[in-house]
Amino acid sequence: LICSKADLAINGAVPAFSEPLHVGRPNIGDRGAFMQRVSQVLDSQWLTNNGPMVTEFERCIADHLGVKHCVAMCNGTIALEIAIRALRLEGEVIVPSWTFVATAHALYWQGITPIFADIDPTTHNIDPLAVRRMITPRTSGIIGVHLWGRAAPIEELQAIADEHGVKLLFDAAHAFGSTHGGKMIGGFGMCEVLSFHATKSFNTFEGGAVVTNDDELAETIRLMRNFGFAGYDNVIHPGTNGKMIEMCAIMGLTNLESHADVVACNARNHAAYAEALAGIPGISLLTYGSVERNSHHYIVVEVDNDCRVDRDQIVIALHAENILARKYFWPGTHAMKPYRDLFPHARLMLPNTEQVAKKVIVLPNGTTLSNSEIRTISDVIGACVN
Ligand code: T4K
Repeated sequence: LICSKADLAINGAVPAFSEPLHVGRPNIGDRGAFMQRVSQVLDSQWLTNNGPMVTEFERCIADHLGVKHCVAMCNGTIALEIAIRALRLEGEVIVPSWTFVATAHALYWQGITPIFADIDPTTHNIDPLAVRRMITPRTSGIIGVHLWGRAAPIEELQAIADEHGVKLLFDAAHAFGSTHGGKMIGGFGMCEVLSFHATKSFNTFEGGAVVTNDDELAETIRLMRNFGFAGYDNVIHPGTNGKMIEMCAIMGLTNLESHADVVACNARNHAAYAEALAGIPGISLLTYGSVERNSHHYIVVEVDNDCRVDRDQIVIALHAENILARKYFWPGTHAMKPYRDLFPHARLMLPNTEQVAKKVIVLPNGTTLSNSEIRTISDVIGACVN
């Protein structure tokens, strides 16, 4: 039992967990069903290059999200890069700094300058007013990120994009299965980009996709994903290799069958955290409300300014207990080396991002986490703070 500071591993006690407890533990669906599909793939001797499993996976995802097209990819970052290129973005593109580094990297990697806009400190999503301030004649697009699976301010961003004639797409890496206005994330903007990385609520080992209702854009993205091939020996577009392999598609098909159970389990875990963390002074848990769907995959805690200990001390204490909590997305993309050097003054323009970056801790979640583990994790935080 962890009741006081003396019970903490940082003070010499035995760690609460003998094995590490990870934030990004993959959810793995029905093993039997997966293994059966593995045999099918091996027997078919068709392993990649738009095989039948990838085709089926794309159809299932498009149906699930209610979009016309899903183009599956080897990962979310390549999917972002291809979407950005297919939309012919150039010059400057406005993005939040408060996101995984891939959002900005996908631009910078292609010679486009990511312009960082500040966030709303309550939702952690990009602030449309900040976006307006960042528009210049060089702006060609805006990438909204649905952080923690909560929809970015879609209508406000669309209005800005329309007003200025720039393109809007979404990084929906966190938002598989989320809704906005009751509509599944996937059909907003010109396209949306998903990640099916192992650490996401829904995974294909590694993987990603661009989803869109735009026929022409989908066709271009399909070509770009496979070197620009339109049939044997017929290259009609510049392209790269962004293909998803059959093994990844069958992981996706299998995991799709249990995703609703995963979400229900995550929601129960989130509620258990809310109960166990309630009353710990200076600690607040981000909530997702009951109106929109959210995978409840991210257990995001904020250590308030008036808390007796700071965020980093709590993370050190958690790690000492073998609870490998994360400071996602510390220190903010703008403050990471490649971008710090590029924009030395960005810190001054992103006060909310700077504030949030100092407060956030992401805690373990997933189907293998038990209620008693949630209580122990919360007790460790309580003992640190009290
Ligand atoms: N946009 C956004 C908003 C994103 O969050 C991401 C990815 C992307 C774009 C790009 O999509 P991808 O190209 O990745 O498809 C992890 C993931 O690698 C990354 O996919 C994810 N976001 C990001 C939020 O988290 P790291 O550097 O934190 O990963 P790592 O190796 O530290 O693992 C995280 C935790 O998960 C660790 O505690 C270990 C645990 N883990 C990890 C793996 C891979 C497991 O328990 N099992 C595993 O198989 O980036």
